[in-house]
Amino acid sequence: MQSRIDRLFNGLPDGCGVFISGYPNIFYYSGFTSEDAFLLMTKTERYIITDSRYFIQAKIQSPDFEIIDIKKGWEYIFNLIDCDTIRFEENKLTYGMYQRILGNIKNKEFAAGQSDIDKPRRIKDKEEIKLISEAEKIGDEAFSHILKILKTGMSERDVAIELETYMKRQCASGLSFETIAASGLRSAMPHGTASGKLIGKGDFLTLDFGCVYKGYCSDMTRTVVFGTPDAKQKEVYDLVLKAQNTALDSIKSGMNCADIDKLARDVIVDGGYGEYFTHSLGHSVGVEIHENPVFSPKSTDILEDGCVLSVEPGIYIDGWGGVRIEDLIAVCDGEIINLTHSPKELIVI
Ligand SMILES: [Mn+2]
Repeated sequence: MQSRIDRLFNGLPDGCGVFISGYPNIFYYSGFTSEDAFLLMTKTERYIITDSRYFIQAKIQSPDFEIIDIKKGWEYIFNLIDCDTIRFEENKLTYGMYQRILGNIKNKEFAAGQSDIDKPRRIKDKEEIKLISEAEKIGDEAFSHILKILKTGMSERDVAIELETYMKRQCASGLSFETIAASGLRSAMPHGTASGKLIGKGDFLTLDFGCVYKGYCSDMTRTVVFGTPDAKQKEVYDLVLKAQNTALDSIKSGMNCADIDKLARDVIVDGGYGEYFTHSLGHSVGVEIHENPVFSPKSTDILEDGCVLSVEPGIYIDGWGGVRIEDLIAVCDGEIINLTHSPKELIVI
């Protein structure tokens, strides 16, 4: 945790403190796993603010932090640290909390600082990459499990429940996001979460799912087809796979994230389906499912060693269906390592 906190304060002006109210950064900087907590830090001071239900847990999980009872009140709490400005998470603090705190801060500026507070999380250390790859392995195993039981007549919801139960049995603490299981016409919805629809012959089924393992998220997508695919299904599937492989074959650290998006997008545009690839190529994954940097046409970021991102091209045609294929990659020593190992040839159920 110390190196994370050092990187945070190296990116901030001198005399700056931070106030953290969102679970992802509380966990990232302190290891504390309660949502009912706040962190207050300067370069040299570390406080966890929580209530008596969590004192023992905080002492065990965050031995370098001093535990402060929230009952002491905000005026007392903000006087604990010595700084001119306190940066807070404007995307995590409610307006009600903001107002309450503002009335209790004396002689210190309270200023938005989300992007600076999030920034160290862009570069994952070896341990984080190991945990993400272990989470992704649970996803791979869940996918091979589901292949054994998929059949026409199952509902999307039953498929999702099977995947989710399997991942939890493999020690996942939860899901990275609500499982997407979209079949037939519903597969044209990039985020079609599982419904009661029964899967029929001729349907594509897109499964996009992930779990949380030791605090880190996994994310993967595979699309399978029920019954022999027709010519258009094959064409669209092959094009999405070619787009993904084209990107995976070329990604290296130092590249522009927008150029990486373009590698895959050009393949789909050249194949005549450009207007149906409606989202970005990928996003970072870590303690949260959507982090920065991202592979998007508008990105101005450079890919660096330690980044972990998804590569997930897709084609979605309203009234027909859709295909997405998603792997997670980690950038290590300039090259990428694919953390996802499930097969990618079109699987016919
Ligand atoms: Mn994703």
